[in-house]
Order: sequence, then structure tokens, then C-alpha cells
Amino acid sequence: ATAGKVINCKAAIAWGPKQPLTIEDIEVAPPKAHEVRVKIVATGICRSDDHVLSGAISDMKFPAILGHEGAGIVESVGEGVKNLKPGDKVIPLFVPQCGECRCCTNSRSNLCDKHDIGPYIGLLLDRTSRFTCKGKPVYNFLSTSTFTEYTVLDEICVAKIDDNAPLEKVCLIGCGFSTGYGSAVNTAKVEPGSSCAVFGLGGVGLSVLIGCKVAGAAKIIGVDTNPDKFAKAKELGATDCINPNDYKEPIHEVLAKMSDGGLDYTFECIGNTKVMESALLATHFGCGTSVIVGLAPASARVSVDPMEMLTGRTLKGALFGGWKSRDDVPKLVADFMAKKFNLDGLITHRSTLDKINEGFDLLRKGDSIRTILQI
Ligand code: COD
Ligand code: ZN
Repeated sequence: ATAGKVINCKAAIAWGPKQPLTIEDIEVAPPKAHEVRVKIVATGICRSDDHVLSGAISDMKFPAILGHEGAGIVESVGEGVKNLKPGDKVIPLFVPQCGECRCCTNSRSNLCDKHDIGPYIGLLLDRTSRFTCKGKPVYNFLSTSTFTEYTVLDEICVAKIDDNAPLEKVCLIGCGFSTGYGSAVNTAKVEPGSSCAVFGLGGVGLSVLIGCKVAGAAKIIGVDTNPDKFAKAKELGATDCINPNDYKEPIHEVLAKMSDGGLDYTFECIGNTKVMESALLATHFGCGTSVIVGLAPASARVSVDPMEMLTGRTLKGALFGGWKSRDDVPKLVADFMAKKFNLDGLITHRSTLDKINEGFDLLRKGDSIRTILQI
């Protein structure tokens, strides 16, 4: 009944950095060719949404609808959309998969030339927006915009998932869970019996830990300056947890002693370049791999003695856990349905769109892992 018509609904609008979001009446235009209009059912609040509000992302355009970790149901599709239909359950993708560009056609990459991960454009692929509020256009965020009852997505930014998937859980597969889990199983390719250390035990670090465990790692050491994070990390599979502040010697030396001279795999899930350096040094000199997962400030630099690499270490990184989004998100949902991993440990709070600012406060205070908003 709504297909082809403008939908009037509620959305949380970001007006600028350091300002609370406000719930507004917005208009969502119908999808154009190769676009899909989706009713959002649930969305997580991720650190990157807060980066926009803190002002850390300087080229962001306002007003905007943030949110990129959602799940919903297709309301209508534009001309030429073949693989999606009204009623399909979907996850919006902040890394598109056009299937045609250099990255998409290379099995070693999961990025896509059509991405809007920065410098930010804040519009759909045709360089317009389907949102208006008070007569003015509203920008998109990360090709997704999930803090709204309805959003419009380019079809290359949509994954169709299992009809029975619980949207209020699998929304985490849209960002945080997949980023961490894939860093372990795809980017590092953690092997059975190996030793791992995860620096930073927030939602992303805990998801890395789940990946290490699923991959069969024998030793998984959690590293965090906040010991309150240790109980949950142990629940999810950490065999040991250590606080760098409890030791006089550098933490990489402590970790080397705990792992026969160095770890097979380490993961930086904080975004701190000093920690990236110690995570690299904590790996074994001849066969260790360190993965950068955290996003560091734009001007920050990692310092590496080339000898650290020459002896055989590997330093790598990936966005969205290396997953090719449209191909792999449905498989991740299938793995979740088959109980290969559990998402409950990551969900600490549930709330509603009108309480979104409280959700951000919980994240800023470090009190939540993930807050999921029911839309
Ligand atoms: N040593 C050890 N632990 C530390 C230190 C330190 N020096 N500093 C902070 N920590 C701990 C904190 O106590 C906290 O427990 C943890 O590190 C960080 O957790 P959170 O909850 O702040 O963060 P997450 O897990 O939600 O996400 C952090 C990332 C930095 C991984 C995330 O923001 C990010 O940058 N993601 C990667 C970029 C990306 O993929 N972006 C695309 C869209 S999101
Ligand atoms: Zn995110």
C-alpha cells in the first residue's frame, strides 16, 4: 500500500557534532532504479556513529541520519531490482559489493569502489538523498542510515538473509560482530591449537575472541586496562586476561613469556598506535601475525623497526573483518542460525529509538557493549 508513495515516519536526526540527536518527522521518498526501501526493525549503536557526534570525522555533512548496524524488512523495490522483494529480511551493508570493480573481482579484497567510508559523500550512488526533514534534504551515513523507521539503500548495499533470523540479534552482523569475528577467521586465519592475544575487550575485541575460539585457538589472552572487562571475556572464551598496568615490564614481554617466545596472532581493537606497536612486538618473531582492527586518529602513525618484519612477522588489517559483504553476510546469518556462535554476550542493553541519546551515553561511559534499539 505504501509502494511508490512518500512515507512519513520518525527518525533520529544528527544536526551537528556535540549536539544531541532529536526525533523528528521525516519524509522518505520511494526507491529509484536499483534502490530498495527498507523498514528498519532493530539497530545497534556503534563507536563509529559516536565518532561523528564527537567531531572526530571532520568532513561529515549535516543534518544526517546515522546508524549502520541494522536489520529490517524490504518495503518496496525500485526498477531493475531482481534479487530482493517486499517482505525479504535484510541487513544493510556499509561496505557495498558491486561485483565489478577491482576489489570486488579480487578474492583477496572485500572493499568496493562504490563505498562511502570516507571522504564522506553522504548520499546514495546517484548523489541524491531520499530523506527530507522540515523541507530540507537529510544526508545518509556509510551508505546505510539505520536510526530511522524507513531508509533507502542502493541494492549493492543490501544482503538478503534467512526469513527466520531474529532481526533484534543479527543486526550486530551488520558491523561490530562481523568486524571482530572476521578479523580472526578471515584476516588472521587463526588455526587450531594456536596462541592469540586480543588488545581491547569492547564489542569488537570480544567478537575477535569469539572468532579465535571458533577457529580452535588453544590460548586466547585478553588484554585491557579496565579489569571490569575480564569476566565477560572469560565467559566468551579468553583463557587468560591481563592488565598492562599491573606490570613494570612492557606488555609484549609479558605476553612473550606466556606464549613460548611470542604469540601466533594478535589483534589491536582499540585504535591506539602505541598499542598497535606492542601488539606487533607481542607476536613471534618468525611466524607471528598482527591484525589492526581499531581505527586510529587520522594523523597518527605506527613506528616499526624493519627488523621486526624482516625476521618473518606479518602486519595486516581489514575493514568489516574481510567479509565480502553481499556474499558473506547471509552465510554469517546462517552460521548464527546453526548456532556456530552466539550474539547474546555482546548485547548488554535494549532500548527504543526515542531513548537513543541514553544509548550513546552508555557507550561513552563504557557501561555498554552493545545497545540495540527496537525501531
Ligand atoms: N590498553 C589496553 N586496553 C585499552 C587501552 C590500552 N591502552 N585503551 C583502551 N583500552 C580498552 C578499553 O578499556 C575498552 O575496553 C577497549 O579498549 C575498547 O573498547 P570500546 O568499547 O571502546 O570499543 P569497541 O570494541 O566498540 O570498538 C573499538 C574499535 C576501535 C575497534 C572501533 O571503534 C573501530 O575503530 N572499528 C574499526 C574500524 C571499522 O571497521 N570501521 C567501520 C565501521 S564501524
Ligand atoms: Zn560500526
